[in-house]
Amino acid sequence: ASTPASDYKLSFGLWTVGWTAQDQFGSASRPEFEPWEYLPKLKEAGASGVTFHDDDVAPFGTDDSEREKYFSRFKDVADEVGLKVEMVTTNTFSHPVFKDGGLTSNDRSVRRFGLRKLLRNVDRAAEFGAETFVMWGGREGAEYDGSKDLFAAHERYAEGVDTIASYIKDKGYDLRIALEPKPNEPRGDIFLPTIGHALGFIAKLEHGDIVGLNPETGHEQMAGLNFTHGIAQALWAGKLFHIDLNGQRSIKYDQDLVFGHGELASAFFTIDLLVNGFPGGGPKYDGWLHFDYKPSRTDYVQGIWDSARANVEMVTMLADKSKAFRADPEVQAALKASGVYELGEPTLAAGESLSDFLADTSTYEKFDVDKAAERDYGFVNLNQLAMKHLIG
Ligand code: 3MF
Ligand code: MG
Ligand code: MG
Ligand code: MG
Repeated sequence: ASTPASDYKLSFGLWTVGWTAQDQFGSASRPEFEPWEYLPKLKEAGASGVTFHDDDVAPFGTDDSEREKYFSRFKDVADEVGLKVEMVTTNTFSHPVFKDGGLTSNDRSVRRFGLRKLLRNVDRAAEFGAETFVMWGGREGAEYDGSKDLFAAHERYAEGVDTIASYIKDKGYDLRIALEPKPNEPRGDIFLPTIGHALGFIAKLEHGDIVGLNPETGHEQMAGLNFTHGIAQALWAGKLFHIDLNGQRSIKYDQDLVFGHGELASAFFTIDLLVNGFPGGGPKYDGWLHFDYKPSRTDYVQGIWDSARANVEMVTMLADKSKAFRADPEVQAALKASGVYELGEPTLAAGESLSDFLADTSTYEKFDVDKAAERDYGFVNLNQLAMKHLIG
């Protein structure tokens, strides 16, 4: 049975359902299909978009005329099925040439090759009408701190991203770059390990206006961080360009579980933010909800499509539940009692000067700290209402 067409813009990476489950310790546990063979089933699972790395569609090293055949067949089938290629990304991590990175390899000839591979794929992204060009620098990093000039590594990373951004502008492409942070795996430490690091990096770029983020649920959670807080900061900064949803259970290897199969309560608040926005208004995410998960190695072909549908179901169910949560009068009263809306009010009054503020004895000299300390914020009650909506 096919999942009903979703109200949301849902997309999958071709490499997710296409993962044959080869891992560090074992060979593939599932067969591989042609790239276009996944498309009708993705549509059936409830997707309206698909994304790919260059090498997911035409294997690395395919000669140019063969490559065009792969891409044109893929495009024809995507059009026929009604899947939009909303994002394109580049593989600068699989081939051993990239073992020390694509843009930050110590070997300049590798950096020049990596940059050319990326620029070729910018053209491909534009040809497919993609809105976002994701850059996950999986091999940009190190195992040994002495193996890199860490200043130069950041210079070269910025040079690479700025060169790509300026190419996009020169060509007039309607495309934005989204950097994908990850703390580790496959490198011992990856540069731009978290959302915050990547935001700091973007602020230093010459062409940072078209560079934002593609945060992944599990990547932040691998670092013990709060994903919802991370994407909130990215939204606040106007930099949440795209998102990779999946599941992770605490600080360990990159699990890529189905969204919601990791930290469920966190997933609820992630979807609440993405779908309903901040309680007091502010920037709202209107991009794609993109799944970057892996069907478990224990599942065979049926499991690919069961897990794809599970992602769609999780987002759809959590969206319904978070909408019911926000609409519930008891929740609205609890939000109010907890002061959630009060935080939207500027701390200084409109037009209040700093000297007026300093002269206002009610704020400090006459402030009753004991009384204020007695305020019951009711956060547990509020959270219990959320959990009732989640599992009720
Ligand atoms: C690895 C990832 C990557 C990126 C992908 C898209 C292979 O943990 O998350 O998936 O998402 O390269 O940029
Ligand atoms: Mg990942
Ligand atoms: Mg992951
Ligand atoms: Mg990802």
